Amino acid sequence: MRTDTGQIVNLADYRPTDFVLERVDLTFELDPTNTKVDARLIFHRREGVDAKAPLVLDGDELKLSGLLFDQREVPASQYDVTPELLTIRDLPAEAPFEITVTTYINPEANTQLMGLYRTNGIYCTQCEAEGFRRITYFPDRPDVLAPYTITIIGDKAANPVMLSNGNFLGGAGYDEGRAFAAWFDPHPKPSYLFALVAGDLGVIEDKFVTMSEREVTLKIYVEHGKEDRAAYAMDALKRSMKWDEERFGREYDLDIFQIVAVSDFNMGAMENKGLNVFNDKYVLADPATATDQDYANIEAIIAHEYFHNWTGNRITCRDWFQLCLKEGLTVYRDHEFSADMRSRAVKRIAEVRHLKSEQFPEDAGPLAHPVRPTVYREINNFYTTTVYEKGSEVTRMIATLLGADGFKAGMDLYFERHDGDAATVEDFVKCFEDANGRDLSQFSRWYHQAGTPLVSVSTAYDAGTFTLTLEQTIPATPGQTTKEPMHIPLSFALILDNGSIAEPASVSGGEVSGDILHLTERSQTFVFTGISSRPVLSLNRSFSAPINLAFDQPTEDLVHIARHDTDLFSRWQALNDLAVPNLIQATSDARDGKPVTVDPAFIAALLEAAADAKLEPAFRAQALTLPSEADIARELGCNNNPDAIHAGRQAVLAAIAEAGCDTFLALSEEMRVEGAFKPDAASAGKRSLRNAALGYLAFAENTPARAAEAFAKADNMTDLAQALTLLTHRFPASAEAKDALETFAKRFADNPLVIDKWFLIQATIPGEDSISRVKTLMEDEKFNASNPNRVRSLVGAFAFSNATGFNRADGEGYRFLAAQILAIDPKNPQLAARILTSMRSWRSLESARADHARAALMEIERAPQLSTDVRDIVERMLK
Ligand code: 0A1
Ligand code: ZN
Repeated sequence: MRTDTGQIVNLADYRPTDFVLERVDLTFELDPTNTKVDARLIFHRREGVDAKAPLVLDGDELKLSGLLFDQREVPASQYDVTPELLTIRDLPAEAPFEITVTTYINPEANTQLMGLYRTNGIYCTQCEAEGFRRITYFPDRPDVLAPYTITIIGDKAANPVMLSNGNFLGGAGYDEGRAFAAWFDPHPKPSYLFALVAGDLGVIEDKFVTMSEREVTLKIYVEHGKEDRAAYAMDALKRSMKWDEERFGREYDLDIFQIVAVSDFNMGAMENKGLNVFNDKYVLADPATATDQDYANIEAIIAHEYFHNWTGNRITCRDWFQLCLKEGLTVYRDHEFSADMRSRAVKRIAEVRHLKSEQFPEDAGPLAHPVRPTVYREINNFYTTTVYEKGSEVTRMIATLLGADGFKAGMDLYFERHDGDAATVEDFVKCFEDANGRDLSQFSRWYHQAGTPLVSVSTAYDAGTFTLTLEQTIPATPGQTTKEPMHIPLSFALILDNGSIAEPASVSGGEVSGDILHLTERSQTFVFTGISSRPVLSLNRSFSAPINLAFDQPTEDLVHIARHDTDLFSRWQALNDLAVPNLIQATSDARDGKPVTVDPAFIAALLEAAADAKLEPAFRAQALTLPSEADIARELGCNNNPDAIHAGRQAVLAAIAEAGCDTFLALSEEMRVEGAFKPDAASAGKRSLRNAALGYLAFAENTPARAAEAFAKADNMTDLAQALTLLTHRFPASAEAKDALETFAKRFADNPLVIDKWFLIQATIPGEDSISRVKTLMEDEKFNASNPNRVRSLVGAFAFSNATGFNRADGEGYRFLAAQILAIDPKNPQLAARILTSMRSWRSLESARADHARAALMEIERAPQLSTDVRDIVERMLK
């Protein structure tokens, strides 16, 4: 484990390497516990660099066992070596030279899952961000690009499959019982995109003919017996390849594209050049085992990794501060892909829900950082929703500002100008400026200023003139106390009584282009003339900017938007805005032991949307899904009592259920999906609306009978998991819930990915018993504390998604988490650090809980040995 060195990396210190790497030639002799790695590296000194400057290579827990200079042994006096650094002196001033480094590594003992490791008997690598230095000493940074030749030698019987990046050169028997395979990747790449996979795997194969008629072989490798479950991923891959050609003009550039699904993986997937490695959760699917959400995730992540081939691989990042250059942009691309494959409005609602529930709390808490940070201590901790999701929102705003054609021109210029480069955010923005003749310097503050802007809105109408005053404030965040005003593009509509959109005679007070209003000052007043009657303002339509609005809009106006806006997203947003004050009032009523009352106008608007057959079912299901407990906590901002939030929200759900019983009964019949299961968006939408209705009926009827029937009759995993959730969360003590849990466990005992759902559903049963439930499940033979998916499904789900259980008033939840973090950290620091971020909003809890949370964090901080990953998070959270 890398323990803390106290080293902090600053963007301002960036400088290019002293030596240029020309070529990389790696030979692996695979052995589960003692793999030999020979790395032949050709360098030359960069022009202008001092002839005495040494070559400095990164390592991590490495032991050097051989070092050659132009094939001759390097005398000990010429180098210094530690597990983290190899420094070689007296190297040629100009001529290229060859360094050969030999290391032996132990894949079996690699529990961090960084570098070369073993998962279910398969050799596998993960090198982003700094895993390559766990394989060999190397200039392990993203701005060092070279073509790679890879030779893999391994036991023939154990490793019928031996893969690396690029095109296959050849393979044959090597010596007794061993074979070799050789790969060549002609596209210069940084070390973080290197991959090697070897072992005994099943495969499905297909092909794709590119826009210039080249045939590309497509292969997806999975564990034997799981081949059928990779068909949907293959289909998603082909659709992604086609879409990237049509939408962005991007063609694939090797003869083969391979995906490998592994069962131990720290993240979702990894875009290694030509050889993507996936968490098997995001590859494997069939109707009996995968939910509609699983299918949608697979489609999105397959696309995301594929799209990285251009945004990330062909054009990579100069340094890790530029991570959003590849991640924000690629998330934007995968969002657009999913929007084209499914319903754009429903996709946008899901994106915004995710952004608000994950990124907004990050941006409002101790871990807040800019989309393009300027300092880090552990780069692994910067694979955040800010870099990914807010980064995507920033890209989306560029598209909004420039329009489809302007955005396309900027992207085309980016691909043309920077292909083969390790680029920066500034390079990226410059392409949009140059292609459109625009100055985006104020807009660029979105990359540099952390915190979610708050826009306060006030309006007035008098005699045909509508006046709109907007004021922006950006909260202080760690290391940034003062902020400059942002350029905030706000999509808007002035909706008239009859539902039509007003067309003003004139607008003054700032730039307005089409339906976009540009807020660029701290405070700005826009005046619209020629408006026939008082309009209803719909603002930030489609969530054109990732901001909070402080806008006290009357109920009638929100109801009007919910009924009439042509932007479906805004209709959902209006229903949400109607829900919030009811949920807040319910929270305080529940806290004070008063009966909860809910505004009938809100319930009527919600039920009207739910019953509106002109709206797509998926949208209606979203409308029926109230803001989550975490959303309510965020709206409240401080002094939160999760028990009161939960009780208040449950009471609001019950009130809606009672008023809408007939609607929900009708929907539970109308939305049945007949025939064989199909994972398409329309069928998924019907299932989600039916399941939402069943959820309300469980409140209205207050018995588990209907959910138990749904469980018994379910012919797909979406309905089955939904019924199990309903039974266990609403009626945890019922015989029906117990039976269903048992049936489920028995039916899927041999499928760990489905058992993860079983863990997650139980880990999120609300209430103070949940800790003991989680502890008991950790003893279950189906649990495996060293598999990240298992740990996330049980410990992670409990900490992130069980507000009442985790935030128990006696602090037991926090102490449990602290103990778990300390147990996970020595094995897998990345996983430990990520789960610890579940405490990022601890300061907004009411004081007794906050005191317990602080004590638990301090207990972690005091531990004698902590990884850099966990130390970085815990110290930032306590600062
Ligand atoms: N680049 C990947 C995410 C990723 C990052 C770090 C990893 O190390 C464990 C793995 C994957 C993506 O954006 O999909
Ligand atoms: Zn990515």
